Amino acid sequence: MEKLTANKSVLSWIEEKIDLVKPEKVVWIDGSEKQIEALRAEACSTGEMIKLNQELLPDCYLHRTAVNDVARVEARTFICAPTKEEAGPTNNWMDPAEAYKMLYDIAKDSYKGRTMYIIPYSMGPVGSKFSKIGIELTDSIYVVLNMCIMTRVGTKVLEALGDSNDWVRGLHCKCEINEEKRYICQFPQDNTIISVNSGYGGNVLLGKKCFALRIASYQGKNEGWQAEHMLILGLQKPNGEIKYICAAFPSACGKTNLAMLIPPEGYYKKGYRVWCVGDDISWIRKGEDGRLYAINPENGFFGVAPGTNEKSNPNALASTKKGTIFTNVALNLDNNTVWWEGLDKNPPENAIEWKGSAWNGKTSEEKGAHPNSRFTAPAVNCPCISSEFENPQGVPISAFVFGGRRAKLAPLVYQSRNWNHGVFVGSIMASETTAAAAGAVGVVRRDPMAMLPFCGYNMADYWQHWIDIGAGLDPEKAPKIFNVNWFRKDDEGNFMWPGFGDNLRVLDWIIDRCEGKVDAVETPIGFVPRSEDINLEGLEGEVSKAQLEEILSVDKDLWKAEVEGIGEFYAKFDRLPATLKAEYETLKKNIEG
Ligand code: GTP
Ligand code: SPV
Ligand code: MN
Repeated sequence: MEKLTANKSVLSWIEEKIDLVKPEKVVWIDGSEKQIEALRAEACSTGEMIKLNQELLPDCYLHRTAVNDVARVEARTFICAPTKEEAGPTNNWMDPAEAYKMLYDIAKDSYKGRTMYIIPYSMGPVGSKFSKIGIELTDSIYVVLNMCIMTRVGTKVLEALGDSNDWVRGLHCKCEINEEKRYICQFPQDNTIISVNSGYGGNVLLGKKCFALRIASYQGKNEGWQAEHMLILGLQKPNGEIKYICAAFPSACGKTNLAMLIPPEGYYKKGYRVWCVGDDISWIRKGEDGRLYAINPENGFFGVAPGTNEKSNPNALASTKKGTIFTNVALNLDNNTVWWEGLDKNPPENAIEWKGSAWNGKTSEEKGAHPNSRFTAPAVNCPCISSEFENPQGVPISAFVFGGRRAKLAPLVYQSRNWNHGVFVGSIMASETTAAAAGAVGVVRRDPMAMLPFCGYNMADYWQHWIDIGAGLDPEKAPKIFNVNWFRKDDEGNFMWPGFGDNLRVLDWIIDRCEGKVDAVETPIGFVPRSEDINLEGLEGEVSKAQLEEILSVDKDLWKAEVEGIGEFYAKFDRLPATLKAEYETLKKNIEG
């Protein structure tokens, strides 16, 4: 097949990899509809994908991964920087030379009898100053088709690259999907990613977490910008003005839901709207006017399926109605559509569960869909996609919001006292773990800025980078920094806040704070709303004023224990910025004093 570029750095790297993995055939992905359609047909002919009901779900397909390969594998994810110190205490580290040797041994000859697909892709609108280019080599059609939804792919990307050497190398080899030999390795100094023995989402769609967060966070530190695990939404107020918010929550903690929320009826009638710019990743840099601007480097949503329904997230559901790939959900044999837990109250009786066995949703104890089953949907499908989605300049950010799952501790919302205190608030984030990563679920762990599994270098240096970014901003123009918690539970284990669309009530307070329109109560941890400033109209019978006061409260005893936990976590960092140490001492004094 004709090569799609004459770029020497691209061609020589691909030649080397062809020599290593020995494909039977090489296919360049040009991004054309015709090629995509042919690949879908081929994947269906081998059983790799299942074509769904084309009347109800046009251009939609189902894929099942191996049962041992259903989530990111953090324990097998490595930052291969020259020294362990550069990777820092929160990352797994491997010496680059040793890692290359080990990976090449695994990858050697692994494409024998298979096809190598060469995917040129752009993270960010092609040609935007924010954007970066990558090339992924893969032996999986599923990866190709997902990348064609999640990123901008094809000839136009290579045209934008020209003869530049500034692109991220990505090699993916499915091998035998052997979990003992599964490795996801980032080489930040070499702009290189190698992923072997997986076929699942974040492990293999190399543009996403591997590039747009791990490699890009390192690039951002060197080049003066930020790559964050943040959604971007535009909140439109009744006067038509739109304010943009970036929010970082750990995996499966509500980014996609918040990014697409539909305001509660009363708000909707007044003219409130939410516009989605991105649901997972933000690239952020200072604009000419001195404010911070963000783009979403992705082109689609790789969203959690379970719990997505007409009530919780109608925009996400609508996004999955065409051109979508479903992974590890149940197949309804009656009408050849898909089903997952929480879609509706009517599970199919005649179905196949995510592992591929016959399944009766009415009688079975087993789940039909894996808890981390996903949809890969084009962003353009989203009914509330922002008109700024393709804007190469990005959108100006008014607020950064951090948050996680904390059953008891964190109040519904609080605001930091200033930028550096906000960086501290992000750095002490903790959340109960979810099914998005392999391992135990529901255990509280520290997850600074929701970047624990995604920061491509020493987390302490990443915090310093946040502090430096703030120091370069006029405080008047800097985004204000908040923390939210939608997940407070009562003693019976019920959520105390309705969440989802009702989170708009909190976003509204956040924007009012940014505009200096509302007072707040100063507490030892920061500014908390006066209970009368969170509008409960329409929540009568659901959230009482007393309940709201409870979820806004700061329990000093719980925070005392938290301060200890933070101290233990911080002790891991030799390079902890002095600013954060000082913020920690202040919190300690505020809580204990
Ligand atoms: P990743 O794609 O893994 O980064 O996840 P995400 O942060 O985009 O999470 P997502 O929006 O997909 O939500 C994950 C789970 O959290 C779903 O099961 C939702 O039902 C649940 N969830 C989201 N928002 C809320 C909320 O406000 N309250 C409650 N109780 N649950 C929520
Ligand atoms: C996450 O886990 O944060 C995701 C899904 O967004 S994955 O692409 O698998 O990382
Ligand atoms: Mn994510």
